[in-house]
Amino acid sequence: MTGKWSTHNAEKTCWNCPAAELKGNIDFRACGQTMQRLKLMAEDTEILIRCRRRPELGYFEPTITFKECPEWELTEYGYLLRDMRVLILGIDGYLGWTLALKLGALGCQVSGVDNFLRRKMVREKGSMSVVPIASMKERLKAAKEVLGVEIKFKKIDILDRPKLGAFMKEVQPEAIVHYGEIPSAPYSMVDADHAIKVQYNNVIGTLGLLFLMRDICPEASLIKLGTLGEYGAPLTGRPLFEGIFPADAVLRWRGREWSLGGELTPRDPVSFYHVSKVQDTFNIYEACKYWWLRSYDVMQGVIYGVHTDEVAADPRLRTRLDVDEWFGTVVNRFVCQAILGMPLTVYGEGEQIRGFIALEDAMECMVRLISSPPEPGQYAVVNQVSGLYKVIELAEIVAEVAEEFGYPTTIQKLENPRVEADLHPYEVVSENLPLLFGFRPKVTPRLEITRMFELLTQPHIVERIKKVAHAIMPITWWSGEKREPAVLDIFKPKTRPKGPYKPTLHTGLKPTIYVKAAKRAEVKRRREAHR
Ligand code: USQ
Repeated sequence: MTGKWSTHNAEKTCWNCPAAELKGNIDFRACGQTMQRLKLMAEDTEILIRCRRRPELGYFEPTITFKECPEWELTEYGYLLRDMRVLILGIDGYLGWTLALKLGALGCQVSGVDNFLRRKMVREKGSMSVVPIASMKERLKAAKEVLGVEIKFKKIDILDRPKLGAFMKEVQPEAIVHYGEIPSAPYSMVDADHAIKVQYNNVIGTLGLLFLMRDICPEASLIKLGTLGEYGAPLTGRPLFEGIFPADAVLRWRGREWSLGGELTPRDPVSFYHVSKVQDTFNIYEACKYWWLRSYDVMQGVIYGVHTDEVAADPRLRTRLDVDEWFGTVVNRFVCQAILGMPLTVYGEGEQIRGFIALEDAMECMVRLISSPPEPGQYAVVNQVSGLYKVIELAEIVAEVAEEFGYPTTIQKLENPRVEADLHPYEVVSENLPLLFGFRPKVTPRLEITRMFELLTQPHIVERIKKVAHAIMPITWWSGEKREPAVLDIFKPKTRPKGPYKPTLHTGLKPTIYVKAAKRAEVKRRREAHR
């Protein structure tokens, strides 16, 4: 760290830079060399590059570091390519819009596409975003007026490859963030039509994108949103590594032993939606292998919250927040349930452990990944979480904060409409973001839940929450049934014993540095607020 700014990517070189045209006297994409051999060849000056941004340099060895290159500027998230061209697929969504504003505020040239499918699917449920959101036209206008950010937008369905390809040629992205997928497990379990729609949209959309990247912008990095749910929750409690086994992992069988290092780890998805993400993983992995594309596959935990500085800058810049049974994630749902005076809907025992991350932290991770691209051919995975929690623990935090806001809250255990373990061990490795990208969480669940109550208890939003109350109770069962689950128990928070399992999160850092970073940030923020 230099001062308060992170320099995690200072030593990366032209190898990682999307402006580098790796030409020289060898078509490295077709030569089947390992990256290590290529680098050795580069040291023997056999591989040369040309910089699209600095053509005056002619051909040179790809050894200039980000720190040395005037095109890379130091920001609080590391070195960032000046005016970096970032294309966001799914820019109208919860994450896409939030990231667009953040990147724009950092000086990136942001472009985006969306077909407004999410708005339509939430309407199909008879629901709407409880935080009012503006039309895309108004959003773009407000981004310019309030933040001085100009975003190039086109309405495109990513399944329409000719249109998407034409737009990619026009904007020449240096990084592509792929949020253009249907993100809901329950939606994919409604019936055959919904399952097929999810898998078609997600898998075929991503596969088509990979071909377009090969042909149009092979040097751009693909930051693809996967999901921690790809791994499932193995009952043996074995650790969930970051997509690929570490070098010292071994398979032992009948007295013999093999290294597993470098192989993809097992997947055990928990819905047809999660299966679509697994299929994406394989397709992207192969494309990196065949065509030397470069990608970070982001295994993101369950996201929650409403805040980043940019979306909070103006009501027209707010991002959506869904709480219906299909598209609402658990914490977002709990907060609105508390505001409605409805007991919080914990499925089964509520002992399901998941990785969670607040919106603001998730956006910071994405900026760090975009700013530090992989090498050509590199497929890497990051497990993106800032903490592991039981669903019941989060219900209790929501109930506690609700109480402070004057909403006394109870919890209900419902029959679980999903097929998932609701009492299990859980051990997650999330070392790449902290160790390689300098990420430290800044937001605790308590802080973000407090921010949610501050926003969502505004009278006009409470009215909207009331209007969507009918869409909150789950009726989509993994079995295919359609009915409300029976209530198994209703109780006051902290009056039921907890199950035996405690989650383990490996960050490669001491807990005092990682877990407490967010707590320290919260205390600092409170102190500043009192000044
Ligand atoms: N749950 C409840 N009560 C509710 C809603 C959910 O107990 O009212 C439980 C679920 O049974 C599940 C957990 O909370 O065990 C998380 O459910 P969720 O609906 O918040 O999230 P999930 O279906 O897992 O999917 C969400 C996003 C998805 C993303 C995933 C990350 O919708 O796009 O991929 O989180 S992860 O869970 O790590 O796979």
